[in-house]
Amino acid sequence: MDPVQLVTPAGELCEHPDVEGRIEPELCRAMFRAMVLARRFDTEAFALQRQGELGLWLQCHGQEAAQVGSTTALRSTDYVFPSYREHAAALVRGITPAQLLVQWRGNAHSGWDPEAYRFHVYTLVLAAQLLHATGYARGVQLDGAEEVVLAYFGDGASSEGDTSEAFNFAAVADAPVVFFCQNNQWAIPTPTSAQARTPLHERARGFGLRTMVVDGNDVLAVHAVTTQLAEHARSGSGPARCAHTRRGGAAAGRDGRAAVPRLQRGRHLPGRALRRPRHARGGRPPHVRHGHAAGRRPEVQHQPRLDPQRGTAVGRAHHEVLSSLGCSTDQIAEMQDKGVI
Ligand SMILES: Cc1ncc(C[n+]2csc(CCOP(=O)(O)OP(=O)(O)O)c2C)c(N)n1
Ligand SMILES: [Mg+2]
Repeated sequence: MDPVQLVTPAGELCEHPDVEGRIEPELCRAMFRAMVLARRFDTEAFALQRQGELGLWLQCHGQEAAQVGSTTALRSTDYVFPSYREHAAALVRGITPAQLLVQWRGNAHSGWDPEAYRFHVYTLVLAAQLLHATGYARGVQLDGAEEVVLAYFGDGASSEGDTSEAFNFAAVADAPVVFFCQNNQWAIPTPTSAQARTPLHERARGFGLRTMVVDGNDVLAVHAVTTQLAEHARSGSGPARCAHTRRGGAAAGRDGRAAVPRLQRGRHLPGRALRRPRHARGGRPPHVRHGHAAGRRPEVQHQPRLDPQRGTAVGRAHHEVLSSLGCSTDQIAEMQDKGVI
């Protein structure tokens, strides 16, 4: 099954026989803005993690289109069950950078009230959220509510038994849930080819799920496909599954050892090659390294202190960047108060 595409990698609009995109300037601008903000925020958070200010940061780099396109296709009353790198989706839902960072700083189990944002807490136990989402969707169905549930998971999580159980139960119950697999081709160091003999979407079809494959780098296609599948689920026609994407960032901010550089050399991934910092492998620390090719310098940078009154030194260094990301003074103060920066 070829991935649905409405914009070619060269940026030209194209058509699909079964899927019609919404090419509306306001929607396109909103999605582009969300993707750019997510990219900048993700880069900052990754730098914070590299500086030791966050315990862990799982990048959404390269998955912004998949997340923004899918979340914006939902109604605000629909419920989202994320995995752990759905930062772009969270920002779309109105969760603030401070609320997102607080968990990775180890200050709270979760930074937001799931009910308030219709966005569940991050789940690090692979695929567990698919069972939660399915159970919740069954509840929605029994309530006769017009809600749809969208659950994100990865290609690696597809190998978990929980995924099969969730698919099967959702299919048998016709639960209003869309399972959104962000197949970034890797489960830390393990390629999808080492996990599955058949394409992942075919597995889902085996359970009786309506399945579509979409180019995860094409925000218009993801938006259109998710809209279609969400309405399919809302109409009582049962669960669905979609997506196909590629990751551009490190697998886990803590070590980043995944074979990401191979991916990043790909045509559509102009991002930097991220490797475990050399000093962590016994080499010199980044600030004394010489001869980095432009654009390949590690994100560990020493920035000027901006607010001598509040927060940590690193937090102050990030003040300006967070402002440029659109964070209000109140939001930055909130981060400082919560000890995130
Ligand atoms: C039940 C369980 N087993 C193992 C892990 C360790 N683990 C964390 S991330 C990961 C890889 C997940 O890959 P994928 O589902 O493709 O998601 P991605 O990180 O690529 O977004 C593994 C094995 C875990 N968190 N939970
Ligand atoms: Mg993966």
